[in-house]
Amino acid sequence: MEYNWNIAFTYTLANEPFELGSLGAGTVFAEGVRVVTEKQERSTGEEIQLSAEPAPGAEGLFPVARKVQLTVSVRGSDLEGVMLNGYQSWTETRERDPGDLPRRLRSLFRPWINKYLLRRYGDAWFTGDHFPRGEYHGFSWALLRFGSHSLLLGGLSENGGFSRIRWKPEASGRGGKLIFEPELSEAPISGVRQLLHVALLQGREEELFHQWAALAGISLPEAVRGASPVSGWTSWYDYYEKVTEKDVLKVLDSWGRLNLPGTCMQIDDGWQHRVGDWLKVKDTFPRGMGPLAEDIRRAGREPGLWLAPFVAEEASELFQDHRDWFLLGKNGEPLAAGYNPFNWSGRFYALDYRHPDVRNYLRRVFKTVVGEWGFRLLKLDFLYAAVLDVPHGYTRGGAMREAMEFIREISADARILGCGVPLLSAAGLVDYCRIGGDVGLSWEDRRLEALAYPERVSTLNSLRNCISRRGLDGVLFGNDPDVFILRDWNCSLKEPEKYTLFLCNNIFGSLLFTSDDPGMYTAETLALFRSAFPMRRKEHLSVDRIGERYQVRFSIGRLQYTALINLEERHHRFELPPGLHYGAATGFRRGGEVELKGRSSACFLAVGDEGISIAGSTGQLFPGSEIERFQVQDDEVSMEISPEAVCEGEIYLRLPMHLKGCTINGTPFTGEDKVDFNLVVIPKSHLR
Ligand code: 9PG
Repeated sequence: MEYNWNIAFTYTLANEPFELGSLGAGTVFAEGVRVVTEKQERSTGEEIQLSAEPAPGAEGLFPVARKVQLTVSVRGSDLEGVMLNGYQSWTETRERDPGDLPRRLRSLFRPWINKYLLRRYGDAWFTGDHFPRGEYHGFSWALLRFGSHSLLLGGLSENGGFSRIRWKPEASGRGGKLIFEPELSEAPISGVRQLLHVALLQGREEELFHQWAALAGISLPEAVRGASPVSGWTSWYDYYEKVTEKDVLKVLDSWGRLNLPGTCMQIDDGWQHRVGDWLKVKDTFPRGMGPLAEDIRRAGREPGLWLAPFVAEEASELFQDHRDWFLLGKNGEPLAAGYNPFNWSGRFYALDYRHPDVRNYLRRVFKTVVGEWGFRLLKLDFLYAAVLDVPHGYTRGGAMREAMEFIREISADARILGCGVPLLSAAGLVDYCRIGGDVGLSWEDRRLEALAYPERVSTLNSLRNCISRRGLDGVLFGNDPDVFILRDWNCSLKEPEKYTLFLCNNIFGSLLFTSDDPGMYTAETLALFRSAFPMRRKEHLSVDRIGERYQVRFSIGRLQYTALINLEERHHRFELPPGLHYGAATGFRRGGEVELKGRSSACFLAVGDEGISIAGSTGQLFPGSEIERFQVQDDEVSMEISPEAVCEGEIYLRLPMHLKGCTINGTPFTGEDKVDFNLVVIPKSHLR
């Protein structure tokens, strides 16, 4: 792989345009400006900055920066994938083949798009619908994959403005141009102003994200540093806006009765009288929210609540009484952020978070929710609405960051789950963040897919985002892949689809919620649900992709796993690496061809082949991962399983041929002859 870059800078002086092209590292004096481009070597690549100031002697002229474009020309015969990050949480994001360009919102469906104000959920609202043909665009970072080696182009000053990144493939499919364009303030330049700041890093994907965040000065909130995934329940994906206090109590009771280790019970949209009227609770929550939060806490779980602080429904009292608290559209009327006649009363509008009365109102709301009612996790949604319009002198990215800082401040010590938000604006401020669109009750929404609406509710899209934004997890925040669904009521997902969703969420996510009531599961489904506990951190992730077939490698502690994921419609053959594997569904098998039906997936533990090693277990999504401590000395094993392992079953150990048995925590066990190894089977009950 090779690349080179150059920068073009356009500015105006007294409205007259000037353009400087092909800038490399160095200083340039031009009409009225001095431009400095710097390049600093970093351990895995380089950091590039450009700043401008009025030229000596031209101080009174105040140049205005109009456009900065960093063009990186990339070539490599092994270029396998290009991933540009979508605008906000819900926006479709996936690695594509270099020449595969996404479809744009279809104009054929314009009446529909207009009626539902679909452009306003994404960047089409401000970037326009009509991108030049032959390119693809995204925001904040791009990742190009050359086999297991990647190139990351990432903005380092996203708090100052959103950066837009475009990809223009070459016809050969072996290269193309990445064009990085930061959003610029229209304020005239009076002193030194930094206009561009990016990192261009190469290496193993995982390291690249850590280094990018370090260079950008983003630090992960304390609560998620090194933490295990958080599990729990959210009301949305079964009860939707019809959720009641009774439903919440019933699920809380199931969780307790079944002794499930889930930690969080999050009440989603549907508790408030209207979106915007947060201090008026619906009468389906007759005791109000405080006593319910108290019940959840007393049951040993963490109470969570959904709010959409920057929007209000047209029918809300907030909107009716305070129209002047809202952002205004070009016509001078309040600016609608969307139209939702399904769950809400219709249009909803964007609040002006800068308005002092709005800030006071939101402060009061958050103080009530956190301080009085006692909610500990706030799912804050539809945050993108804060920057549907920005005042003169602001950048959209700068305003979004300011809005997020305000949210962080008024949330006090509660944890935040961000949703519907541009990801870099949330980085370091929210504990968890939704990194994909909503999971649906079927695999794909064919109608919205035909529209090419990137923020649509779609299980398939949610999975794409979950896989492609994996690098952010534990770097910017804990990734929330949205829920998994295992139930067999109120859902038309098929068994393999549900399993794929369950597996992907558990591999890539740090917040693992479902909306199911486990008390209503069949014995078999309950066992599957239990198989995810203990929820442990997945490390050293690497992903290979052909079409929409993924081979994922990761480790949990010292155990290594391979997951094969087929998001395509058709069945496909995958290649499992050589060696002995144990699959939850298949038992022991050697590497080689594995056939997977469409929309299905499988996960295998790599069985070690030295000495006595963990060879699998029953009842676990990730076999063997329930073993917390494992020490071997000659033929003596001492081991423990996690108290959070709630599945019954057996643990398997592989013994080399010459060992006929071993002792486990002092008790002798004899191996069964399996041709080229001996297998010891230990009931989990023996280890508790
Ligand atoms: C509550 C829900 C849930 C869900 C959120 C958000 O029209 N749209 O594009 C659209 C996308 C997502 C969405 C609603 C509308 O869902 O992601 O988890 O909290 O709000 O209303």
